[in-house]
Amino acid sequence: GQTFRLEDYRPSDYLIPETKLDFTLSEHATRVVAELTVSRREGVSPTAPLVLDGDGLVLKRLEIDGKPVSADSYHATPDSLTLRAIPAADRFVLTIETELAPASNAALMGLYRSNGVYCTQCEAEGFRRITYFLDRPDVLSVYTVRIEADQAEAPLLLSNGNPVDSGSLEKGRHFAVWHDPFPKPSYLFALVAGDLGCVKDSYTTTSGRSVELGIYIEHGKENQAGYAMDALRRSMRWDEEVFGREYDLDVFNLVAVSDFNMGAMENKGLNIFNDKYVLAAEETATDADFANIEAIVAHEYFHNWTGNRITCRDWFQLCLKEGLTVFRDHEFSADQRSRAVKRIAEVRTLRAHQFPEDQGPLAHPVRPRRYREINNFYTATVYEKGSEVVRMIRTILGAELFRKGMDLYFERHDGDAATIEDFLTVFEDVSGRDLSQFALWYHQAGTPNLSVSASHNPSTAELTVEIEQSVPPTPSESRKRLMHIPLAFGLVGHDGKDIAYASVEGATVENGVLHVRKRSHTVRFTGVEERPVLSLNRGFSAPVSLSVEHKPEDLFFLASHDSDEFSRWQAFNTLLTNAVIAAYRNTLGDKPLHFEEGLLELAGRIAQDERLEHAFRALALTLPAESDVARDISHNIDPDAVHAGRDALALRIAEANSGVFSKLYDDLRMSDAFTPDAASAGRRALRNTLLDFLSLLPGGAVKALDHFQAATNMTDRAAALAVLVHRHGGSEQAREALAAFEARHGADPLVMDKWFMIQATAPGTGTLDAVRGLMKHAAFSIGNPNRVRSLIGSFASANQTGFHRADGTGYAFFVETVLEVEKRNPQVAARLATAMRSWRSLELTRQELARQALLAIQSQDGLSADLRDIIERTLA
Ligand code: B3K
Ligand code: ZN
Repeated sequence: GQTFRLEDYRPSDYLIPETKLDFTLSEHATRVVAELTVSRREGVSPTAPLVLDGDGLVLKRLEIDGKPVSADSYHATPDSLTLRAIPAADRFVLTIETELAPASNAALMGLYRSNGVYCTQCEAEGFRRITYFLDRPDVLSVYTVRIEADQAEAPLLLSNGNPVDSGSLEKGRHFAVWHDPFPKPSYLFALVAGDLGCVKDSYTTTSGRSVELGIYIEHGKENQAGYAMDALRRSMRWDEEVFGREYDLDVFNLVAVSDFNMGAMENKGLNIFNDKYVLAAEETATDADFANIEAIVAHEYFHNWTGNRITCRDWFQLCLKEGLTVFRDHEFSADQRSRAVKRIAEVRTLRAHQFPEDQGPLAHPVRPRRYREINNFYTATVYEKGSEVVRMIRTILGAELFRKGMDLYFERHDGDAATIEDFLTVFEDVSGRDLSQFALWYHQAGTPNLSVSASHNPSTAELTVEIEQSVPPTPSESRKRLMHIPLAFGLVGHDGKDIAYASVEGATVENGVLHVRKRSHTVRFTGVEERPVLSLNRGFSAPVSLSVEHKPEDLFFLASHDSDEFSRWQAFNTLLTNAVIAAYRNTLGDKPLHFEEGLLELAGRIAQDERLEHAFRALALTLPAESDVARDISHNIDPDAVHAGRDALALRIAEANSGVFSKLYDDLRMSDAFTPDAASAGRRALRNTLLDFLSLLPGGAVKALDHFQAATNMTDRAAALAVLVHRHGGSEQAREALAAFEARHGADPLVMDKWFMIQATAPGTGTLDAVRGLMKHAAFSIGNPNRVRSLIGSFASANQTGFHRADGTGYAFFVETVLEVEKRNPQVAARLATAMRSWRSLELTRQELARQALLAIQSQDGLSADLRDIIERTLA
C-alpha cells in the first residue's frame, strides 16, 4: 500500500466551490448524479489534469458543461477519474453519474443500509464511494442535495443544512431538497432516508435564532430519546456560555442507526449516531451509558465549530478537531457532573488506552507524520492525548488567555481548513509566549517519564527536589528531544494543608505549576521549616508517568490528606497497584501472599468517609484492572499470576472490611425513583463496588443474586450479573441470572450486548469456548459492529486470562475471527486486531504464540489495507 507523508502536502490544482447531488434511492441500484462546479486554482496551467478520487465506483455518464466527454479525454477506473482535456475557462460544470448498491455495502463506509434505513458515513474517505470527487478535507464546497425515494419505504429524507423543498412524485415516490450554506469538506456530507420515529424540540440561541431539533430513532423507541435531547440542549447552551459559540442553521437533526463503525459522526446539521449512544432508559441503559450519551452528543455537537466551521487541512491534522473537541466534551461533562470524579475517570481511560498505545508498536505522535490507512489513526493518542495537550495549553496560559486564544482561533480561521501550527500560533499571539518546545507534544510520540526525588534539610529550611525527564524511544523515533512539561504540585504539611515557601530556584514556578523544560532540574525551595510530602502532577496536569521515591507512609498520607482530590485517588491507586504487583511476584515465586493491614484499613476508611463523594469512593475502591497492573509490570507478564494477585487483594480487603462494607451496602440502598444524575449514579456505583467485594465472602453468590433480582434499573442488574459471572462463574446463581437476563432482554440487541460482554470478560480458560458458543446465539451477528465489539472485542482486549491463554488457543480464535470479520468490514477488523498491540510485554511462550498468530494473518492473500497496516506495524 501507499504511504502518505505530511511533508508531501500540496493544495489541489482544482477546487469545487459548488456541489449538487441528486440521489434516486433504491436498494440495489441507487443512481447518483453529481453536478460539480469546478474551478482551476489561480496560477495552475490549463493543461493540468483533474484527478478525482473514487473507491469501487461504476461510472455511468460524464459530461462537461452539459456535453458528453469524449472517450479519449478521460480515464475512469473504480478508484479514480482522470480528465485530461479540460476547458480553458477557469470554471466549468462536471456532471458525473454513478450507480451504487447500498444493500450490499457491508463495510459501512459510503452509502449503506442499516435496518432498512439508507445512511452514509463519509469520514475519512467514504465520499469517494458515492461519487468521484476531490475527497480531501481542504476542498470545501457548498452542497445542494436532492433525494428521491419511495414514499412508503422512506418517508423521511434528510441531508445537511436546511430543508428547501419537498413534494410527491408519481408512482408513490417523493423527494426533498436540502441546502447547506456553509462550505464543507466532503467527509461532512450525509444523507439519511427511511422510516423512523421522531422526537422534536426547539432551541433559541442567545442571539435569538430559533433552531428546530429532531432526533430520529427506530419506531417504538421514541421514549428512549429524551435524555439525548436534553443533553443536546445543554450542550448548545454550554457552548454559548463557555466558548461563545452559537449554532448556525435552522435545524439540527440527529439520527440513530444500529450498524455503525464507531460512536457517532458530526456531519453538518445531521449527526449520525450509533444507537448505543442515543437510546437510554433506566430499564435498558446503565449510568455509564447515560454518561457516554451525554458526552458523545456534546462531542458531535461541539464539532460544529471545532471540525466543521474550522476543519482540517489534511488528515495529519486530525487532532486539530478531535483532540480539541474531546477537551471540550470533557470540560462539558466536568461542568455537568463532578469535576474531580470526571478527571479521575478521564485519566483512567487515558492510561488504559493511550499509554499502552504509546508504549507499544502502534505508537505515533498526536500529529502523525505518515500513514498508510487513515482510518487506523482515529486513536486514543489523537483523541485522548490530543485533548491532554489542549488542557496543558490552558494550564500554561491560564483560563483567561486560553479563552482569548480560542476566540482568536474562531475569528481568524472560521471557514478555513487549518493546521496545528495555526492553532498554536493563536495562543502564542495572545500570550506572547514561545510554544515551540511545547509543540513537541504534537510531534513526538511516547509517554515522557519524570523521575523525582526530594530531600529536606531542617537546619537550613530547604527542600531540594531533583527532577529528571526522559522520553522513551518509539517506532521510527529513536532520539527524542526534551519536552516542556507543566507539572502541578503542592508541598503538603502534616495537617494536610499546602505549606508556603519563601523562594524557589532551579525551575520556573507559576500558580502551583512547575515548568520542566530541561533534562534535569534541581529545584530548591527555601523557607520550608517542616518536611513536606510532595504531591505531584496534581489534577494530572501532564500526561506523563512518574517515578517518585516516595516512602510508603507518604503515599498513605497523600491518600488520606492531599487537598487535590485527583492526587488523593492517585496515591491510593498506586498503593493498590503496588500491592497487587507484590502479590504477583510472590505468586510467581510460590511464596505466601501478604498484604499490609494499613492498606486494608484505609480501604474501609475511604469507603465510609462522608466528606468524599460516593462516586469518588467507588473509583478509589475499584482495584486497578489486570491490564493496568500488567502495564506497570511492563515485561515478561504472566496474566494468570496477575489475576491471582489481584483476586487475593480483593478477598483480603473484603475480609478485613466485611462489617463496614455490609452496613454501608445496606445504607446505600435507594428506594426513590430512578434518576440518571451524577449523585444518584455515584451512590449506585459505590454500592455495586461494595457488592463486588462482599460477593467474595461466604454466601456471596446468594447475595449477588438477591441484588440482581431486586434491581430496578439496568445499572444494578448488569453490575450484579457481572459479579455473578466473573466471581461465581458456573454457579447455579450465575446460570439463573444469565437466563433471567436473556429472557427479559433477549429482544433488545443493545442490552444483549451487555450480556455478551459480561460473559466474554469472565476470567479463566473456559471463556474461549463460551465465546465460541455465543457466536452461534440468535442475538449475535458478525456483520454488526456493536455485536462484534461486545463479544469478540471485549474478549480480546479486556480478558487477560481468557484471551492470553498459555496454550495459544485464544490467538488461534483471534486469527480465525479477525479474518472472518475482515471479509465484511475491514475497519472493524483492523480495530479488533489492535488487541495484540502489547504482545511483546508477555512472557516468552505467549509472545511466540502471539507472533505466530500475527504472522498467520500477515501471510493471507488479499488482506485489506486497514488490517495489513495494523498487523505489519504490530509485528515491526
Ligand atoms: N469524526 C468521527 C469519527 C470518524 C471515524 C472515521 N473512521 C466521530 C468523532 O470523532 O466525533
Ligand atoms: Zn470527534
